[in-house]
Amino acid sequence: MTATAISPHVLLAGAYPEWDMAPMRAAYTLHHLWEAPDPAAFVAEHAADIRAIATRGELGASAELIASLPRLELVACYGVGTDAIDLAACRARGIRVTNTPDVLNGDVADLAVGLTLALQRRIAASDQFVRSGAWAQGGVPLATRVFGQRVGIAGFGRIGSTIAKRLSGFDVELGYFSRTPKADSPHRHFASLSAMADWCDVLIVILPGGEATRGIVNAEVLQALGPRGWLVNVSRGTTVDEAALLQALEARSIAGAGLDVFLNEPRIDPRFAALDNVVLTPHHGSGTEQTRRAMGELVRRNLEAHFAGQPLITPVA
Ligand code: 8YV
Repeated sequence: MTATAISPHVLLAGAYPEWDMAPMRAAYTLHHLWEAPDPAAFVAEHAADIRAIATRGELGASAELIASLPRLELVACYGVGTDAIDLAACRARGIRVTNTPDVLNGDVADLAVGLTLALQRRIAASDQFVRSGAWAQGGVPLATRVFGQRVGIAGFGRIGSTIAKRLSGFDVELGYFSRTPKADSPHRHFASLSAMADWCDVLIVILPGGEATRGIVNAEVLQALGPRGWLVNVSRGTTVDEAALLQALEARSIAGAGLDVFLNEPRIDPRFAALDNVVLTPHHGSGTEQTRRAMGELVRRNLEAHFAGQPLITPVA
């Protein structure tokens, strides 16, 4: 099928991999927002035609963008997190929203475990040590034992419980922080994040982003984690008070951090790069080919269902 004059017009907020772009081009008239030198003028020029936005987790869809599209019916997100989409603005106009849950649980959980191991076993630093030839001059500093520790997971939804499942093989003691205890979980529940930070050796954050969790990992939580405690964040940069985190890392009032998410991605605070007690990855929790293919497919199936007048596959409530 090729895009014809009557194929629905879709505003694409950012690029998708080519394996998604080809079928998207075949089914829709696409408008590439990220390539427009003047995005507002570009949107105004096509506003009368655009019926859907296809976006990505970190790009979302602002209230301003939504307001400028009078015929908008659907926002389809490539990603599970919808914190960058103005859901209230969508609700107010009956605009439907979809995301890509579940298909990425395993990958994000794997990265959370990988960051924990890399951080405590100093894998990235050791790689650098071997490559640089420093090995010939002496030994590398000793690392921290992973098994036998207490790991606290902040956020115990689909990804949080997958992280717990993965870590169960590592002989660690697990706890989790969530509003309500999960009846089917054998792990220790904490209703206070500070109390869990005080209890655990490693605090893994996988809370949803948005106003309700902004800066929830604050100076008090970091202080409770303490100089022998480690932070791993695979959620959103917004869940951590980044100024407090940088201060704690520089002062070594926490042991270190494994971070996949930051404020102001991709232009993150340069102070992170100067630290030797961090492992940094570029918001890549879902970044495997298999999962990204599944996410793209889910975006397309939702668009297809919407334009065929069928129930959405993964609607956001
Ligand atoms: C992606 C994400 O990194 O699922 C999410 O919420 O943040 C991610 O999986 C992003 O949407 C890909 O651009």
